[in-house]
Amino acid sequence: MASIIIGSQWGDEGKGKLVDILSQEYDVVARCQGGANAGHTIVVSGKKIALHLIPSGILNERATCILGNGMVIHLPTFFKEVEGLKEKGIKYDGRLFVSDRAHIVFDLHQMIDAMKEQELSAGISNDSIGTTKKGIGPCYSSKASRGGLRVCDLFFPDQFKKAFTRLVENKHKRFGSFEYDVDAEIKRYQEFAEKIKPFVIDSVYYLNKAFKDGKKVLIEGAQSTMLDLDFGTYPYVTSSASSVGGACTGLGIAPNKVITQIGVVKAYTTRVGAGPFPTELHGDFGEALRKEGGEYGTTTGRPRRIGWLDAVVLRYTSMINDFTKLNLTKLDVLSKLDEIKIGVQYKYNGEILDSFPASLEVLAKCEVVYETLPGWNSNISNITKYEDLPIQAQQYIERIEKLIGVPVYWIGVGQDRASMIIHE
Ligand code: 2SA
Ligand code: GDP
Ligand code: MG
Repeated sequence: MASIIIGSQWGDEGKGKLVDILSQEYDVVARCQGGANAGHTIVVSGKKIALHLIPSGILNERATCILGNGMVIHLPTFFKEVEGLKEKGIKYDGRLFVSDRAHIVFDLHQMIDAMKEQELSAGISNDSIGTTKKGIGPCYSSKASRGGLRVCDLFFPDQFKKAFTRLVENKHKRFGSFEYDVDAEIKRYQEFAEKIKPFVIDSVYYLNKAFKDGKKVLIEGAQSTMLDLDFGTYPYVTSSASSVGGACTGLGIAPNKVITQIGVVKAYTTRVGAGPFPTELHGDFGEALRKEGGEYGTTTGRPRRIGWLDAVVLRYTSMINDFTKLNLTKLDVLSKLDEIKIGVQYKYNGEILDSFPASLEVLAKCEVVYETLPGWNSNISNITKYEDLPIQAQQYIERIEKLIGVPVYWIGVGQDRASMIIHE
């Protein structure tokens, strides 16, 4: 059986922390989509570790970690992260694997990511996406247009050379001339082929065999449902399926294997990059909350945009993923507020909408209807039992459960692995 942990907002809800905690109960932890655009921070006894490609289960030495076929992998970043594990004394030999079907992100894709962003921002409406510039969109584009290269291709140098040269030629046709030493890159990747070899497996066979052997698999979502290519605020999205469906296509497993869908909900909302954000807070208040929550990108360091919790978003993402349990995170960040708001409905032309709209034109004209709840004005970061939380904090949690219709089982009250209340 498998469980999946998915972001319910626009990312950075604290998925990495929960994956780290739950990985103690699983045999395998797998990522199914995205690449080094992800930033998952884990804090153990005050020591911080930020992961981008490697699953957040790596700290639990019992779990095998897999970078699945649906991922896009920048090999230099992977090697750098592996070095980081070595420096920290984390054992990864024989328990960290990369799918032979995963696509390769080349520096070329990262250059194109930057060029495309530049093109968009130079346009009349200045509508760049605000990508992480990690080459994610361009790599998935290569994959979808059947011009990409996969990890398994590294081991057939003649074929690799042909396909890579064709890929670069294609990009020159689209983006004109830019400097890129194709021969040097091919040579570099031949060296990488040897270096990556011990990590490469047929992950589809591995995972399905793991199920047959009765093993438990934890799937780590990256980005989030509101950034999903199909369900997010398109085109201000990432280029992968970052909701529950991504587990099947990104790992080669059947839907009946995934029996628990855990939604991670930050106690307020953040978004990094451009795109609509109906409950966004501007000015000093938003800035103060950003500081309190340390809301800066784990990968790029960019300040994250801040807003109130949005129950319309949460009902929508819960519907898509059929969340069975929620982890409410960063509740401690709201501790200094006198009042807390929740966006509960969207009104469009005076009518309440049934669900989150597809059209950004409609969304821009929506009015958010808010509810106001009292704050608790006290430090909750050392609390370990639900009953010990201030009554206002309990009311906030219970209101969220009611608005979404899903129980909140874990409550995050601090960064550390230990700062997690279980609410049974
Ligand atoms: P991309 O690079 O093509 O995936 O960017 C497309 C949009 O997806 C957003 N995106 C993210 N949003 C939140 N967190 C992400 N990971 C990092 C983090 C982000 C960072 O953990 O903090 O460090 O800036 C992530 N990755 C992609 C991105 O902002 C675009 O809106
Ligand atoms: P992810 O992308 O969903 O894994 O989230 P990130 O790691 O990018 O961002 C979440 C940030 O919040 C990280 O710095 C976490 O250490 C931190 N965090 C997670 N849960 C909590 C919590 O309950 N309280 C506080 N204060 N910080 C948290
Ligand atoms: Mg993150």
